[in-house]
Amino acid sequence: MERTLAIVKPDAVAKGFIGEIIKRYETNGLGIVGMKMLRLTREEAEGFYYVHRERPFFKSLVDFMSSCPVVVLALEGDGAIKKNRDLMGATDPSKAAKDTIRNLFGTNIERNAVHGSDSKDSAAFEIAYFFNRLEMIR
Ligand code: 3AN
Repeated sequence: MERTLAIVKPDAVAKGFIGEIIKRYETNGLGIVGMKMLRLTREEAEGFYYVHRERPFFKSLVDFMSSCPVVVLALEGDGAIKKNRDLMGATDPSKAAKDTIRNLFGTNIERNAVHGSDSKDSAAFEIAYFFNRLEMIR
């Protein structure tokens, strides 16, 4: 079993897609082991996206991620990291495969509905960023 971190981003929360998105995790072998709704501060969003701090879109991404509430999930399943990346689709919703979460619910390359860890190392960092041991069911 592997774990990964997913975030339903502000655009998808504002449009009322939380349930539709979580349903896709649950029906595709990704069990929820931790979940919370919160509004990130600028500092918290900057810390989460620290690896992107030199990218030209960093400030805009931080503004967006701290603009409205998000839903953060720790997901568990066989090959959870790749499975979630496959369910999400490509970064740009217009290039994401049909029926992927970003293709169905994303707006543009920045407001792309969901986040998903891209490696074992980032999953470990990202889960620990949001959840302590008592906040996960196992
Ligand atoms: P992914 O989320 O598909 O792993 P990353 O890690 O390259 O993509 O980018 C992190 C986040 O930064 C994306 N989810 C998206 O919100 C934003 N982003 C990526 N590329 C761009 C871009 N060219 N312009 C604006 N925002 C971007």
